[in-house]
This record gives sequence, C-alpha cells and structure tokens, in this order.
Amino acid sequence: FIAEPKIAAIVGCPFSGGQAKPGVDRGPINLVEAGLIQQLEGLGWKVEFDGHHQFEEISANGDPPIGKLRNPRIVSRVSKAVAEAVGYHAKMGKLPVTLGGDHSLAMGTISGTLDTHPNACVVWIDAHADINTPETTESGNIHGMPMSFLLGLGEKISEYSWIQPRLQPSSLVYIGLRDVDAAEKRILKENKIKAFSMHEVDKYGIGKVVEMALDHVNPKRDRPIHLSFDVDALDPSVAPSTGTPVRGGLTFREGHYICEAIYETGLLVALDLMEVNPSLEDAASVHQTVAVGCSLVRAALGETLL
Ligand code: HAR
Ligand code: MN
Ligand code: MN
Ligand code: MN
Repeated sequence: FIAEPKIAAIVGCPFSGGQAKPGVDRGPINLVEAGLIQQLEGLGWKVEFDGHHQFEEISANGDPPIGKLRNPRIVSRVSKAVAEAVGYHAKMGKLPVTLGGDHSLAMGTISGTLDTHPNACVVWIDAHADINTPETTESGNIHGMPMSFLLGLGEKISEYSWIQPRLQPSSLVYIGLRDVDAAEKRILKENKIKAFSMHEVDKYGIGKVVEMALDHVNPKRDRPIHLSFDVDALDPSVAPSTGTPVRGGLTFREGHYICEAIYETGLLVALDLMEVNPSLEDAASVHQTVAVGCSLVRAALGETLL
C-alpha cells in the first residue's frame, strides 16, 4: 500500500486538550529534536516533515463542556484538521507518522486512514481502552473516548458529526490493556471487541499474542493496518514520562516486537505515537521516554529486521 520509494510524512500534533495535564503538547517537538527524522532517513526512508501543526487556540472559557466532555470543540477541530492531513498523505501513497499529543488525536488519524483505506483495521497498543462514550466517561477527558466515536457508540454529539463511524468492532484489536473502566469492559463485551490484556501477554507471550491479534482483524493478511501506539502501553520503568502511567506494562522488547511484527506484514499504512509528555518526571526519565518513542517508530519502519 505504501508506494516506492518509501516516503514517511511526519505529522507533529502538539495538542493536549484531550486530557488535563499540560506538557503532552511538547511531545512531538521533543521527538523531532531528538533526531527522529534523521534516524528514519538513516533507515532508507524519504521523510517529509509536515510541521508541528499549530492549532487555533480556543480559551478554556470559550469552550465550555458539552455534557461531560471537556474541551469538546477544540478537540473536535484539531482532530478534524489531523484527519485531513493524515488522509492527504495516505492518498499520496506516503506513510503518515503522527506524533502526539494526547490520544484524542486518533479520532483524526484513524478517520484520515479510513478515508483512503476504507478496509483498514486498527491495532491499538495501550494500557487503556480509550472507548468510553460521552455517557460512560468518568473523567470527561476525550483521550479516553476516541474509539467510541470511531465505532459510532454512545450518544451522538453534533460537534463530532464530521466523524463517519465506519470502523467495525471486528476491525479493532487491542494489546497491552490493564486499566479499563467497568463501563468500558461492558462495551468491549457487548461489541465483541478483541482485546489482549497484559494477562494474555504473560500467558501466551508477545509473539503468539501478535499472531492471534492479526488473525482476528486480518486473517488473510490482506488488509491495510493502522497502528496506534500509546507510549503508556509500555511499563512506566521503560516509558515514565506519560500522563497516566500504569504499572505492569509491556517491556522494551515486547513494545518493539509489536512494531517489528506489524512492519513485517508489509501492510502498515499509518502510525501514531502518542502521549509522550516531556514535562513529567525528571530529565533522565524524559530523555529515556523520548528515546524509546523514537525507537518504537524506527522499529515500525523496519529498523530491527535484518
Ligand atoms: N479510562 C480513563 C478515562 O476515561 C483513563 C483514560 C486514560 N487514557 C489515556 N489514554 N491515557 O490511553 O479517563
Ligand atoms: Mn491511549
Ligand atoms: Mn493510555
Ligand atoms: Mn482507571
């Protein structure tokens, strides 16, 4: 699906409105300053830097809650702009690599992917399911909800009517879950959504889990794959600088294995690397988290395969 010569388009998304902690908007700048573009060029990719999208700021009192949703208009507008950027690059045969920013941006990235690849499946790597609806959310943080919007679950919010809910529950698979709200568990069950929690990673090993995950969403290995990687899927000892760390996560190798295995399919059409927050924890932790983020992107673009 990606044309030769292979071109990656880096979409920087300095955005934090989908959650409450400042600093995650500095994630993409830090990843780029750490040399991500040169590193990908070193792997033989042509890399186009689409810039850090500066989004029109709406002040907090200009964006009052809609129901429980916090910052609902700015999240919607930013995600819509991201959908257009990602969709455009995908249409050009490039691999959009979106750097977050918080995970609400995935409403945009996945919408953009589906515009170009309507048959794409989604592999979502996260400690969290991010599938609360506007009714079930306890926090009101939209980074905990993008999947429900993409699947068309829950109450329809007119501000989000630009999202076409065309992802089938059977086209989504999770790996790494370990902090899932009770209501989210119900949603996963009701919609028969396949999820491999850390329990399954322990039980079967990461190799088998990735194989089972792909067998579920992509049995013939013929569908384009959107990989959305929340850095908090990794254990906090591996990626400490993120807004909602949860212990008991993926090891360095397990995270990289997932990226390598997806690259190996030859089906990757879009990649998100989300929730790196360089304002959390000490300088060494920030350095480590940014380095791991770069390393995951390189693995998804073929670095570790001989
Ligand atoms: N489930 C909780 C909520 O809805 C926590 C979500 C935290 N999400 C992320 N993204 N960090 O994965 O608020
Ligand atoms: Mn997430
Ligand atoms: Mn998460
Ligand atoms: Mn929780």
